[in-house]
Amino acid sequence: MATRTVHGTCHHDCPDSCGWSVTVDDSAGAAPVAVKLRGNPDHPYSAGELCPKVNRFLDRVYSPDRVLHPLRRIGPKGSGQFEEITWDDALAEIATRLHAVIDEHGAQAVLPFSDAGNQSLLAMMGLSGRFFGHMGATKLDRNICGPTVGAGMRMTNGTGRGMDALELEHSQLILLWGTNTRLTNRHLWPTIETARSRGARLVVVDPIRTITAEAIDPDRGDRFIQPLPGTDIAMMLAMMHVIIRDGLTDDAWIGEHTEGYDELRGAVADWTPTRAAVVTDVDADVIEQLAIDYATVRPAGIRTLIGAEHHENGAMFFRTLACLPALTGAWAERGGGIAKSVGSYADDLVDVVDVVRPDLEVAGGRSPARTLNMSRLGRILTTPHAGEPAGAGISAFVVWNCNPLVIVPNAELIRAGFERDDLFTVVHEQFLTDTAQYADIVLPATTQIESDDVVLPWGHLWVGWNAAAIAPPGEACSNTELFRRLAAAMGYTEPSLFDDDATLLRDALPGVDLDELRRVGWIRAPYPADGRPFGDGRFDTPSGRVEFASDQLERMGQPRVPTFVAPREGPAGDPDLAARYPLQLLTPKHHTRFLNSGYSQLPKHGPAEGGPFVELVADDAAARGLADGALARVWNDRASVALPVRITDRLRPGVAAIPFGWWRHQHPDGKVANSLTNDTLTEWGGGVAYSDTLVEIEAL
Ligand SMILES: Nc1nc2c(c(=O)[nH]1)N[C@H]1C(S)=C(S)[C@@H](COP(=O)(O)OP(=O)(O)OC[C@H]3O[C@@H](n4cnc5c(=O)[nH]c(N)nc54)[C@H](O)[C@@H]3O)O[C@H]1N2
Ligand SMILES: Nc1nc2c(c(=O)[nH]1)N[C@H]1C(S)=C(S)[C@@H](COP(=O)(O)OP(=O)(O)OC[C@H]3O[C@@H](n4cnc5c(=O)[nH]c(N)nc54)[C@H](O)[C@@H]3O)O[C@H]1N2
Ligand code: SF4
Ligand SMILES: [Mo]
Repeated sequence: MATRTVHGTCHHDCPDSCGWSVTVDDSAGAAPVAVKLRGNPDHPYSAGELCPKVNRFLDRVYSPDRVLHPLRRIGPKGSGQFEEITWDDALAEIATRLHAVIDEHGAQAVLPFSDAGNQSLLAMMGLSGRFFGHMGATKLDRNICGPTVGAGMRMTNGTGRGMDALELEHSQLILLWGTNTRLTNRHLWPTIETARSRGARLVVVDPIRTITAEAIDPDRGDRFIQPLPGTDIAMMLAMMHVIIRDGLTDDAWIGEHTEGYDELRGAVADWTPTRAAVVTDVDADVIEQLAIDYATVRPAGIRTLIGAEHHENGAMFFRTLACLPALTGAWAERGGGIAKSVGSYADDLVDVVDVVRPDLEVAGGRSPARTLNMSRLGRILTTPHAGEPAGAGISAFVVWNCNPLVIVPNAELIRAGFERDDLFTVVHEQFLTDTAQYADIVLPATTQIESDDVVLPWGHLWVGWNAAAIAPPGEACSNTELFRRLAAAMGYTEPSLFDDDATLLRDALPGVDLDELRRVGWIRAPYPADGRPFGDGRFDTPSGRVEFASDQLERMGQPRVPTFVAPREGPAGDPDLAARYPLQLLTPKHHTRFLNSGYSQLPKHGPAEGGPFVELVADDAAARGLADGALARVWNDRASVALPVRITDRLRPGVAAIPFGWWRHQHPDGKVANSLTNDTLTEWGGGVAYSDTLVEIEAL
């Protein structure tokens, strides 16, 4: 066997962006075949390890269920009945239908829909923006994962930037706050263990006793704190109350680098730990001790990712969290501060304008495009032309890099939209996902080992090269190739709609030596050499200081100072609703073999994880006559979902959980976790409140 090794980078929406090596068999005569895919031991972050999702990536590439040819729907929408057609026929039909929609309703009746199913630079930001910008289509606010974290932090620090998480190695207290590191960010765990071996203590704050919380060791002074979902802000306010009351602030740092300290002090004066205990249901002495530890065990590093943004007060969570290190002067110390996504450091290397070319909207000569929020998809697709939100009226829907029926909240409303006869739907996919099953035309997409690309990570600083290892199987094409073909089919002639991948990469990464990147496999995004993102004490707010009080927020109609507001869909926010639906429902990432919605369909992934279930504690189950394993109905005003019961001690009383990522055929009644979830937007930042969902459960 004549083999060679090709190096690449994982494209999944995962903080780890691991480096991998593909062994390709080039035996004469046959098309090259990938025979092995393993972690690249030289990769500076992932160091040779992948994960239970991607260890079997070649099962995905060579799955018999892959979509390899264009398909046209021949049965009712959602029936999954398709016939194979040629690319030419598919493109001709798409162009005819899109032109008809544009002629009748205007280009704004076309909604492009995508997320980070492949978060590589070309696959996620390549020609799609140019193509739909040129058309004048509605723009999509891709706010489902991450932007709310940044929008919250920016109100305090003027930037979403924070520490590189690898700096936690230097911390003596590590707070994992609303992140499930061992599941969702597993390659960071060795850094946490290194810090622990140097004496660091660990605190995990999560409404679920996750596998990360299981790692705490109370004998070493570690702690697991389990607040009611959506209430952490009250705990942070009480921490600040204690820190100020006990004189544990760094007054010199506050004096030099912050604004609004007196207002903050006023705002937290009433937030005693006893008051916060009522809101969070965490003992007052636990909150008190957390505050004292946070201010005195130094350096104190907070690690957070995405989980906590999925509440109505998600932006305020991060705005408030960002006040803590400023109060204690933690940013001055290496290993002190907050580590979140570091994607914006890699952005320094990227000229996104050149990738997306917003000027082409003007070149297209069409009316200015409007923007609609992806979390509102159900409402958008069920709204007539000129209705709310913002005159939705969508007649054509083009999806790539995303599986909205499984991942967007309020999914039954989306299904109702998908069933519309007058909606023309195109889905570019690797598999016949729940979403693809509703398409009029399905187009075959490549996997990561089938095209060159560059991965801009958000969990570490190593920008990765991805080399194609094999040719696309069947008639699959990459996302950029899709948009070149669509542009030609539409009759567009603007030359930059047809830029090839090499040109796109060169223009997008003006400061990067691409030959060097290709040769080495990675380059590190610029980051302060002393490890301290705000070591100089300068911040990007209007005042140049940390803003404990914010004029910007006031102008946006939000409280100037950190404030706890209970989510409206919650026990405190709407007691009447909570009387009907007394359980708070979380729908988190749960399975080691799943990555969002992308793996449950594979035979070594879904079946190995068992199946979906609803978890609750024994008392809540007993009160409803629910036995472990029995089928139950979980419902609210949005939907009713049948699931087997799993009695657990990982949750608190009053909280239930359903793992997200399973498809409809894996659920007993074809409804999924997101059929139940809330599509209310966050107070600011455009995120969505999946985790402010109330339900009731009864035996079936
Ligand atoms: N209830 C609940 N819902 C959630 C979440 C939650 O915690 N709970 N998490 C939310 C979060 S944080 C996120 S990021 C989203 C993720 O939701 P999605 O973005 O939908 O994520 P994936 O399931 O990873 O990927 C979607 C699809 O992209 C396809 N794909 C992969 N590579 C390519 C490619 O190169 N080209 C094309 N055309 N397609 C490709 C895959 O086959 C897959 O079906 O889910 C959100 N939804
Ligand atoms: N195995 C696996 N890994 C993944 C993914 C996957 O699907 N599977 N998805 C990837 C993606 S797209 C992303 S964005 C990242 C996300 O990475 P994380 O942000 O770490 O993951 P989540 O599960 O979304 O949320 C983390 C935790 O937030 C908790 N949480 C919810 N509400 C609250 C609250 O009010 N307060 C506090 N303190 N905690 C709360 C949840 O219980 C959960 O345990 O993971 C990535 N990695
Ligand atoms: S999914 Fe995440 S952990 Fe797994 S290989 Fe990809 S980047 Fe690494
Ligand atoms: Mo995400």
